[in-house]
Amino acid sequence: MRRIIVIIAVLTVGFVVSNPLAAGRATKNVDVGDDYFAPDSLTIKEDNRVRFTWVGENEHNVIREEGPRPYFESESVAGSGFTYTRKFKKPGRYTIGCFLHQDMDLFLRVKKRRN
Ligand SMILES: [Cu+2]
Repeated sequence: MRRIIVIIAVLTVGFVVSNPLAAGRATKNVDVGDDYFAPDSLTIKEDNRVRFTWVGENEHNVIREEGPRPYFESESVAGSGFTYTRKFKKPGRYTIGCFLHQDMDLFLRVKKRRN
């Protein structure tokens, strides 16, 4: 019985150390293209990050259109290679857009972390 408990404890520690979600450091990637977000819907856990990477040629930015406060807005940049990373601390449903292109939408769901 004691051996089983030790094995479970070792497995649990290994899971927490190796699982970035458990550590609260997961980052999901979203491309910012002409004129789209890819993917255009995404679910993450609270305190995880989204890294936006510009992959097109035209000018875009990343803004919070709807969802929990505070408002946020990236720089507006043309060309590829720029990145903007944001940590989402508040659970809820966000609509993220581009100030210049009304049709660009990313539907982001931030799930509450279970403790
Ligand atoms: Cu745009």
